[in-house]
Amino acid sequence: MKEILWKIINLIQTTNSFVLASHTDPDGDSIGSLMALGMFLKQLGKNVYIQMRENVPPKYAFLIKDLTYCSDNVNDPEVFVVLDTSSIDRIDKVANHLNTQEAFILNIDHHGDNLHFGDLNWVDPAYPAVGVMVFQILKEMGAEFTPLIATNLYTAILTDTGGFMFSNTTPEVLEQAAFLTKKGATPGWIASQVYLNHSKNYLINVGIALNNLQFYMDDQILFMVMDNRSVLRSSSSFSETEGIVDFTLKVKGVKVGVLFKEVQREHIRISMRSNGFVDVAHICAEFGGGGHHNAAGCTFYDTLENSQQTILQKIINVLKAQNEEWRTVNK
Ligand SMILES: [Mn+2]
Repeated sequence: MKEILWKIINLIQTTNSFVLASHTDPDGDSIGSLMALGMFLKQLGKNVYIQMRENVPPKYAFLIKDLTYCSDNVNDPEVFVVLDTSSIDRIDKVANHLNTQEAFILNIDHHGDNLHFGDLNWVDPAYPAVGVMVFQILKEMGAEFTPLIATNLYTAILTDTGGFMFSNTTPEVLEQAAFLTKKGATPGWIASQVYLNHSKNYLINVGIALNNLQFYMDDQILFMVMDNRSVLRSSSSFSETEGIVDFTLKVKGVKVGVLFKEVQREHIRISMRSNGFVDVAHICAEFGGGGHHNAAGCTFYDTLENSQQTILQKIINVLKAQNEEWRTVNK
C-alpha cells in the first residue's frame, strides 16, 4: 500500500471530529466524494460535518438526500478534509461558527495544479476522480459499502470520466464501477439522473451556443459563444450551461473547443476542452484559471471580442508548437 494511504488511515483512526469541504460550484465528483467519505466516517462513529452550502445542482439532489446524517455539531474539528480542490481559495466558504483554523488539514485531490496546502497532501493527477481515491480509503479500512455510499462513489467516477468516455477510463475504474454496482449503485438510473435531467433552459442555452459557432485553423479550433443579449432575449439564464462546451469535441478534427459566456459586459467565463492533443489547463493557467489536461477554465474581465481574440491567438500558438513537435517526433 502507498505510504500516504497509511498516513491517512492512521489519521482517521486516531481522530474523532471532521469537517469536510470541497470547491464551489459542486460537481458529481466533489459531492459524491464528500458524501461517501462523510458517511463512512459516521460508520466509524466519528463526528462529521459536511460543508456544502453552495447550490448543489438539482440533478445531484439524489446524492445528498441523507446530508442530515453528516451534520453533527462540529465546532472545533480536529481534521479539516478538503477534497477535489486545487487551491484553498476555491473552497466553499466555511460557515462562520466553524473554526477550522486550528484543524489539521487533509488535502486529497487529483488536480495537477494543486498547491499542496494541507498538513497531509494526497495529490495524484493519475487518479481519474477523487471518488476513486476515497474508494481506496474505504476499501483499505473495510468500510461497509451501503447502497448510498456506492451510489455516491459511482456518480463521482461516472461524471469525472465523462460517462466512461474519457481516456482516464482504465480497467481499474471499470472494476471499481462494477464493484459499486454490486453494492447497490444502479447505472441506468444514475445516468438518467445526471444526463437526462435537464431543464428547458438548458436546451435553450444549447441552442444559443450552437447558433454561434466559429471554426479556426482548418477546424482544429471550435468556439461557441453565448453573448449576454441572446441569453437575455431568450429569457434564459447562464445558470444551466454545464456540459455545453462538450459539444465542441463532437466534431471530427477539433482539438480544442471553447465556450465563451458573456455573463456580464466585460465579465467572460471561458470553458475549454481538449481532445488530449494539447494541455488546456496550461493555457487557462496563463490567464489565472486552471483545471485538467482535457478540461479547464478561466475568466476574463474584458470585452467578449478581446477575450476571443486573446484566447484564439494563444491556442493557435500552442497548436502550432505542438503540431511542430508532433511532426519532429513522428518523422
Ligand atoms: Mn474531480
